[in-house]
Amino acid sequence: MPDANPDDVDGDGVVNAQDNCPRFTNADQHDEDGDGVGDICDNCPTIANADQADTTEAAINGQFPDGVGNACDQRPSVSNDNVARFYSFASAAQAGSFIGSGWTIDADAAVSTGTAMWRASPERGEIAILVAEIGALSFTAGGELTIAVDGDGIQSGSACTLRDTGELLARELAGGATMTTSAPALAPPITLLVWRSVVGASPSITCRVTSAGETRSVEAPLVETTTVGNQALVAAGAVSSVTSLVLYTSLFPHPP
Ligand SMILES: [Ca+2]
Ligand SMILES: [Ca+2]
Ligand SMILES: [Ca+2]
Ligand SMILES: [Ca+2]
Repeated sequence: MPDANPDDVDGDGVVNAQDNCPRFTNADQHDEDGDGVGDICDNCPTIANADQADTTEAAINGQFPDGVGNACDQRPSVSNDNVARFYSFASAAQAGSFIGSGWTIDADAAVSTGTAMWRASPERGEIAILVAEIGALSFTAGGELTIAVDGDGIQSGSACTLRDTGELLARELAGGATMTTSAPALAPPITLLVWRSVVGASPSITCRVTSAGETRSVEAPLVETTTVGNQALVAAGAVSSVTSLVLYTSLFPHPP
């Protein structure tokens, strides 16, 4: 093997000075949030933070930074978080990360026109936080859009659902609890955050929707506490455009 080109240390064909991730191979140079830092090395890939500051853990508790930037760190005082998965839906090849049908990748988004289900391969997280950015959403009667952080979002797992009725649901499928609140008026862009925690005595799923400057959330208790789960994107009677999906995970020590 020849020595690496010092002008292109990651060998992706983009010279260091022009590479938005000079140490990570990313020939596509995709930059979802347009902050000048490429997706593959951005510590908040969907929230512009050109400074990449990751300082809250040290400031609050004297802990090490965790690699999740201040701008998107949902647990700013604790340092065991990480960006586990990021889907920009910029390239059709990302469809290969999912099992299922109905979604298509078009114009930098995953698009549904009615019924669609995608499930990604499992990821471990005692805390798993999945954030979907939604650029367009409309329903036919009875329609809903579900983001699951564990399971397929249809038969199994825990999930958050937006309904044509204006409701936001937090639920554990397969016979678990469902809690419901009213969502804010849905005027895209919409952010849907799914927070599943199986740490401590009260495992739960929290669903939080932000749209047009308003935020609502609802929480449901969980019975099933497996720490490994799929992420799923399920549309039923929903014309939607999901522009990105980020999975943050927090891992806790296991007894030997
Ligand atoms: Ca690069
Ligand atoms: Ca970026
Ligand atoms: Ca952090
Ligand atoms: Ca943190």
